[in-house]
Amino acid sequence: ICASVDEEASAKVAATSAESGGPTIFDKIILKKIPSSIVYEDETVLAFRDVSPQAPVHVLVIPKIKDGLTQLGKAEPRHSEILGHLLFAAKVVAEKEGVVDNFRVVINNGPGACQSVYHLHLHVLGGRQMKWPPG
Ligand code: D5M
Repeated sequence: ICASVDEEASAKVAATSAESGGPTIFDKIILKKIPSSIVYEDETVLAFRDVSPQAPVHVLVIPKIKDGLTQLGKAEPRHSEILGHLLFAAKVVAEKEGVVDNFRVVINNGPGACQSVYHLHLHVLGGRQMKWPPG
């Protein structure tokens, strides 16, 4: 049901990280230990192309410091500012990618929503007609 780049590895990482809130592959991307195609970056957020794009434009926007935000469902009042900044960054990304008039922002929260990486991330999708309801 949930597509993934490397299903087995990804499930393992997700299970471990979901429980422990430990490092994920996104930490390596933030530290530039593994390559990514960066679209936008500032002091607190990083946006890079999804390795398994589901639309012509598919960019992930993440906080550089996780601070317990493995998923949106773990958000606390102290996270309000970064949450707002992530959403604004999604709009900046849509603009940069030329899809600001037609795009979708998705957050998968938990296994039932096909979350595979336990470091909060917004998917910015565009460049094709989106369907509704989503799968
Ligand atoms: O989305 C997690 C997303 O992360 C999924 O669409 C693949 C993407 N991903 C995983 N590894 C990488 C690397 N190394 N670069 C870029 N994108 C990556 P979720 O909502 O958790 O299912």
